[in-house]
Amino acid sequence: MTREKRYITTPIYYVNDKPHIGHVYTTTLCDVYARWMRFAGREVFFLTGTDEHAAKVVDAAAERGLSPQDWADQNAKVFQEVFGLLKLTNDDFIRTSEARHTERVTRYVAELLDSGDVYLGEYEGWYDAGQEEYIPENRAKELDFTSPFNGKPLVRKKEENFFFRLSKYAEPLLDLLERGESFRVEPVSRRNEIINRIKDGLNDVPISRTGSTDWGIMVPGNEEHTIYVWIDALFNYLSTVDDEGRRHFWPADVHVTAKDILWFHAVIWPAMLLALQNRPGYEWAKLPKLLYFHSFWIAEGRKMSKSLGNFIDLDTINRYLDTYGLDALRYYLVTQGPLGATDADFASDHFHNVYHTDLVNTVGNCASRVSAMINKYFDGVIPELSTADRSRVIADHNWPEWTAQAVQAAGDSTEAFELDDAIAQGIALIRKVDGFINTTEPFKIAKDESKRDELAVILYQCAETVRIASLLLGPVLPIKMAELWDAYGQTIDPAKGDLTDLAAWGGLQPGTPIRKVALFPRVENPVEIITSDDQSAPNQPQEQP
Ligand code: ME8
Repeated sequence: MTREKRYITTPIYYVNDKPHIGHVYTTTLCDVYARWMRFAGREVFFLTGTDEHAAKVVDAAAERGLSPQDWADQNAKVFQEVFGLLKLTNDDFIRTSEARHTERVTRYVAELLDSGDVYLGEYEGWYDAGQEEYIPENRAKELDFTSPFNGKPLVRKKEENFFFRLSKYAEPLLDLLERGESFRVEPVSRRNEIINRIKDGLNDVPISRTGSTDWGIMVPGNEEHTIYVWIDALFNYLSTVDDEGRRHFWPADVHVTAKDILWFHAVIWPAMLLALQNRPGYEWAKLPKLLYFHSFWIAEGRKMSKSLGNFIDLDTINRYLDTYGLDALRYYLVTQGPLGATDADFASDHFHNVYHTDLVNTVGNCASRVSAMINKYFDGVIPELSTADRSRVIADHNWPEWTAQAVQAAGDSTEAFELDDAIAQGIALIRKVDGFINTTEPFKIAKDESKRDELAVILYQCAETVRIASLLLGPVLPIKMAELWDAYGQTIDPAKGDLTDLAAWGGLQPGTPIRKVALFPRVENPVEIITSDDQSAPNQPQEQP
């Protein structure tokens, strides 16, 4: 039987920056999705990487006396190392300076030149050199002709350019977006935003530049023009899987980015694919199924910036890891982050509270409480019980039904990329176990020898529900849930893809040894967010041409 596949991507990050909380956030979201899907038996391809052909790479390299390639090599390595330390499970890491990418992009652009979707023309407009993009006339006026990114004046620039015939795809795109079936944009506010922009009209867009440097991919058949970095970058999603062994992963199931690059992903990219899929041999270049645009992290109530001292860079991330551990950081990012349409605040007190409320006092405490009672009353072994007894409804707690519903809901939420809702299902089960213990008071029942059976049923149901909840929390808390599985006598390998079987009620076998477990230690003081000063601020929303 062929397995269903899932292909998920992060943006490819500018290689000039060092990884910061924004990059870690998006990549962690995708990691949680990828881990869930592998656990659920899908064939997963999870892609991240670096975007390397920006002109600012040439400048930064020159300042350091390096070639652009050497500078990109150094910085791409930092991303790879950091993602490795964070145990992010990407299946590949694409760098746009690699031959496997550049060769394919050349082919794609050649196809579009052939079809006339890319043509030579002239462009004049206000250019923001810092962002490498043209700013529309009315927006440039609003900005008083200065760059919102570096405060430098916008430059009036006129150039011969290759253009992409974007105007031709306005109608088909609008139609696809409004139908929202095969091509979806979430959250809905982002979808509406993009529909309105398309309704305002789409002009053809320049997709090449000329200049002194040959850092970039040349327009095929032309000696002077380099393909605009954004066009080059967007193609990474396709180029990485464009070979015999991987082509079945396309179309991507989810592209995840922040709202800053909505325009490129929700307009330019699908339009390019629509153009490409008309070419013989490229019928397979369908549109991605879901584009998910999250919002921004701010920090301590304000936009992150070096000068405010609230910038969450690698040093700060490391201090969180040292104090709370990797799973706690993942948990905070995914459950408290800007997954929806509003920005979210990374605040040290909030982090501290969420850690104690959800992880120490809920997940950790419940797992430990249950293991301690099984040790105290049943010598650390799950007592003998018939299958019927394992499912007996006590105090109106229908665990088989509730756990099955939670598993279903968590799967559906993950599928829709509502990862916070998926995790909430696991946490809710644990809270219900706590409530069950408080209602049934097994510690009192234990005093009555004639109620050994009832005690066994209650503790079985507690341990079994903790086990099932731990499966749902595994993708976000991979290290701690592996510890829990070990203590609860479970040999679980998420790579085997048997989540559904494992999550069926009654899987916990009588006779299983249960060790006492302490998962999340209390932490005395919140980590202060202090910054090092060698970073640039993360992206904020940018205007597109
Ligand atoms: O835009 N909050 O790369 P980039 C949340 N190379 N996420 C944030 C964030 C914040 N404050 N700041 C950044 C580029 N991000 C292009 C992409 S894709 C074909 C090319 C995350 O290094 C978020 O995912 O500026 C955002 O979309 C991405 O970093 C931008 O990364």
